[in-house]
Amino acid sequence: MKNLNLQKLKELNNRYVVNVIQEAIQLCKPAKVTVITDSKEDIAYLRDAALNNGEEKKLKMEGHTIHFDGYHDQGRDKANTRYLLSEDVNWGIKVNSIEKDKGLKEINSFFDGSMAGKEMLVRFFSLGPTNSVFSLKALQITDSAYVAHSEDILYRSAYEDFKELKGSPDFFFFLHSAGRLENGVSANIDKRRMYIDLDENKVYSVNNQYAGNSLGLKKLAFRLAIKKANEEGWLAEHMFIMGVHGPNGRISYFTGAYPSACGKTSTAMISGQTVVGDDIAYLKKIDGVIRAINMESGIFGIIHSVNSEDDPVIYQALVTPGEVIFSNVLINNGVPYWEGMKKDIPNKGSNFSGEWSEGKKDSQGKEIPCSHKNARYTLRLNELKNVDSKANDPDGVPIKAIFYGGRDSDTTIPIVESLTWAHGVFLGATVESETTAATLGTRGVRKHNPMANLDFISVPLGTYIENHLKFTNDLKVIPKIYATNYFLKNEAGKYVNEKMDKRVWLLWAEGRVCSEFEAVETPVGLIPKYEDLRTLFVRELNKDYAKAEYLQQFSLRVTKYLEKMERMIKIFENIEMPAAFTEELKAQNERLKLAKAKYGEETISPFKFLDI
Ligand code: SPV
Ligand code: MN
Repeated sequence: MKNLNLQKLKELNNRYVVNVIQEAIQLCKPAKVTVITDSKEDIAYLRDAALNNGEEKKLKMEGHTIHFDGYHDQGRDKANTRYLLSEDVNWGIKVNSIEKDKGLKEINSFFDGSMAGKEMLVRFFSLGPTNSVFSLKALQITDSAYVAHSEDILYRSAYEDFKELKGSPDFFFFLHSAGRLENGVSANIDKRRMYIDLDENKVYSVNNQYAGNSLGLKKLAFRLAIKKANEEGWLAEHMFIMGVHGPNGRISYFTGAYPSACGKTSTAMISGQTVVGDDIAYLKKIDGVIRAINMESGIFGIIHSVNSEDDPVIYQALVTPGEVIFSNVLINNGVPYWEGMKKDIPNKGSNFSGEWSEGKKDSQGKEIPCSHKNARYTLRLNELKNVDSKANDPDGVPIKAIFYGGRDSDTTIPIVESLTWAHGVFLGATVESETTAATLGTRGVRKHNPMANLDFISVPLGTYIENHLKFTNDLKVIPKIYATNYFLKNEAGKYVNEKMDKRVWLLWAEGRVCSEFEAVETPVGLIPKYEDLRTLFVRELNKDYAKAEYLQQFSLRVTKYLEKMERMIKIFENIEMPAAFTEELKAQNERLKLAKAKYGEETISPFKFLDI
C-alpha cells in the first residue's frame, strides 16, 4: 500500500478497520490498494478506473456509461446467497444457509488471489443521511470499480464520518471480488457466492457483478440491517418513501413495500408527487411519530418500459447529460436502447449477450431480446426533477400511511385500507406475488412474500411480524395501512386497470389519512366509494370512471380470497407466529366465509356492502 493510502487509513484511528483491510489484502492479494475518501479527486479517480479497466464504457451523452453483467449474471442469485450459521435455525421461512466454517473455507478459496494483478478499492459509506440517528456505517472493499462507482451514486460517501466511530467496530463490512474477468464480465459464474455473517455484520461476495449480488450496500446490507432493527426495535423495510401531494399544497409522506419489479419505483415516481427513496427504508419511532429515511441516495431501477409517457421524470433524466450508468441495455453508436422505450430500436448493436442483431438466439433456441428484462439504470436521486426537499433530512419524514402490494392476477382488489394496524400487518404478512426477472429462475410463479421482504428477512418470521405488531406502542399517530394490487386481471386475462390508475388509489389514501373520504367496510377491509373515485379520476387523470369499471375492479372475488386464506392457513400452520397475527388470520377467514354464506356468490358486488 502506498504511503498516501496508509495515511488515509491511519487518520481513521480504528484498528478494526485496519484489521479487516489487512486480512482482505492477505487473502485477495491485489496488485495495488487504493483508499477512497470523500474528496472530489478520489471519486473522480474511481469513475475513471471503471472506464480504464473496461467495466464501463463511455456513451455519447456526457456522463453516461454502459456496464454489462455476464449473460448468466442478470439478477439476484438467491440459491447462492447464504447465511453463514454455526447451528441449525428454524425461522419459519426457507433459510438458505451453510455451516459457517465450511462456508468460509469455500468462499475464502474463491477469494484467494482473486485480486492478483487488480486494484483493491476501499470505500467508506453511511447507510442513510450522515449525522442522523437512523444511519449505519459501512466499509466496502471491492476490485470492481463499477461496484465502487455504483455505490458512489447510490449511497452517501462517509470517510469523514468513520472518524466519529472513535475506534469502535460498529460498522458493516463487505468484501467483494468480481473474480476473473473475461471481456469485462465475471468469468467464473459457477463459483458465484454471496455469504452473510449475521453475527459479525460481515458479507462476502465473489465472482459476480450484477448489483443485487455485488454491491454490499444494497440487499446484503439490508439483511444485516433487518437483524439489527429487530434487535433494537425499529424497522428496515423493502420500501419506497414518497411525498403524496394532496389538495392545497398538503404533503403526506407514505412508505410502500412491493416485491422486486412489482410497482415500487413506479409508485414512488407517480407524477405530481415527490420521491424520497425507491427501495429500502429505515423506520424509527421518534417523539411518538414514525419517521423514515431512505438509506440510499440513488436509484438502481428497472429500465424496461421506461418511456416518456409512462415515466416522464426518469425518462428525462436518462436522456439528459448527467451521471448515469446503464446496464444490460442495447448500445448502438454510443446510444442506449431498451424494450418498451417507445422509440425505434436499431436491429443490431451490443447488449448483454455480446454482439447482437435482431433474431439472435440463445443456446436453447430462444430469441434474445435487445435488452434484458432486468436491465437497469443507476442514477442519483437529485438528478430527478421530482426529488423531495426532505430527501436528505437526517430526521427523516413523518409517515402517515404504509402500502403493501404484490403481483396478483386473480384475487386481491386494487386497494383496500386495513381495519386496524394489526389487520394491516396481517395484510402485509400475507402478500402473494408472482415471480419476476429481478431474481434468477422461473417467472410468473405465485409465491407468498411477507411484507415483500421474504428474500431478505434475516430473523424468525414470527419475530419479524411481532416487531411490526408492537411498533405502534406509544405512538401519537398511527399510520393507516393499505394493501394494493396493480396486476388484477379479468376473465379474459386483461388487466382491469391502466398503469396511471395507481395515482387515484394513492390520492384516495392521502385523502383518507387527512379524514377526507368515507369508506365502505367489506370483509377484507375498507374500500373506496364509487363517487369518490369518480371525482378523483376526473381531478387526477381527467378521466371518466364508469360504474362498470368500479364493479369489475372492486367486486370481492370471495372464492378466490378463501382459496388464498387456505394457502395462508397451510403456510402459517407450521410457523410460530404471534397470537395477534393468528387471530387476524382466523378472523379474516371467518368474515369471508360469512360473506360467502350470506350472498352465496363467487364474486360479491361492492355495492352490496353499502347497505350493511
Ligand atoms: C430488487 O431486486 O429488489 C432490487 C434490485 O431492488 S437488486 O436488489 O439490486 O437486485
Ligand atoms: Mn428492491
